[in-house]
Amino acid sequence: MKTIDSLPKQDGFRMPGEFEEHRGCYIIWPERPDNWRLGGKPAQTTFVKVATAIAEFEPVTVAVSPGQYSNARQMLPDEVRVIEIDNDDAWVRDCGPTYVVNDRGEIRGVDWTFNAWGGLVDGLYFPWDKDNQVAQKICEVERTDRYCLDDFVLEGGSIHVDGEGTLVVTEECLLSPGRNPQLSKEQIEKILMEYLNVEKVIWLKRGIYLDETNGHVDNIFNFVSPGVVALAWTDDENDPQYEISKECYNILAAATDAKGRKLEIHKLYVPSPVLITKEESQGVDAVDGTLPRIVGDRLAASYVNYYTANGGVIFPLFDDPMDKKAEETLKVLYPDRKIVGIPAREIILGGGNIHCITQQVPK
Ligand code: KQY
Repeated sequence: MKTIDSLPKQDGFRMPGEFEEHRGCYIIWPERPDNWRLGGKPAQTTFVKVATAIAEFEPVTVAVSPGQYSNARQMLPDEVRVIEIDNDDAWVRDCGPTYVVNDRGEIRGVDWTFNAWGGLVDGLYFPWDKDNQVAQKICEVERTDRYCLDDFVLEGGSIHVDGEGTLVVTEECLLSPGRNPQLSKEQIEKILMEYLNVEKVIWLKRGIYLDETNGHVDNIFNFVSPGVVALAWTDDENDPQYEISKECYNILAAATDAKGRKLEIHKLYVPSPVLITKEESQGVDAVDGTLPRIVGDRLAASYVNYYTANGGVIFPLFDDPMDKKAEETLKVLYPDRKIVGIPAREIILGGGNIHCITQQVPK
């Protein structure tokens, strides 16, 4: 497995849209007790449901730490491959490789630097060295060469592309002081254009209210297909989410994509606020340096944080009346895919959702 010195754009590689065909999907097994309540047991049950649901559509690999191999192997169905990759937590969207493809069907990984969403400035745990090796290890398993950026911090959840030259990101995240403070917005844009092979970057201002990743785009926005997008939305003007979603809407409505198209924007309504209960808060170990889970805290719950699989869409359920509406909206947006909802409270309690715990490998 080679590390390549050139740039994906000059080599003719581009990041495909998630809606394009996949070779498979990776997930990392949750276990750290200062993020997942009760030593990760309830989250593990939910991750099994997500892995099983995706495995209906494409091959799934679950990466586990050595100490969890037997437990994960026993809990997961046979069709899910379980391999050992040591890790610091379970967010493969962010620490895994971003794959790029060329017209000959070859794929290569892009291995960004991972610093737990902000390093020593406002990162969510310390250390993160095992997570920072996950992308390279997945490239080894997949036998894919990789581009490696040792001095550029980025997470996969902070980028969405249409596969046709358009990238959407948030300023809140990409310009945050804990990532690449030495780079200007223009310099960041140039790096993204070269590594993802895009011509147009649409900058939203902020992500979902109180998102602990500094507003990852994947919790508020997704590409359904080129020119068609989903945006997390609320009509409640008293909810701080309203102003954020409205601002995103205005930016998207005024934008054109890399092909000069106006975007067709579909609203995906957020559930009513999801708050941490006393029992949930008490189940999480308090550790200095890890974001605490405090009773009453509002979680960044959004249906946009779904995974697009070959022939399926796996989306989070919050035991909320909006679950039904989200399913109906997704059915309209994806008439050719099966829409599968998974109760996801145990994932949002860890700070992200189904999209954040998955990483596709394109075909
Ligand atoms: O949302 C994500 N992409 C990751 C969330 C990380 C939360 C760590 N507690």
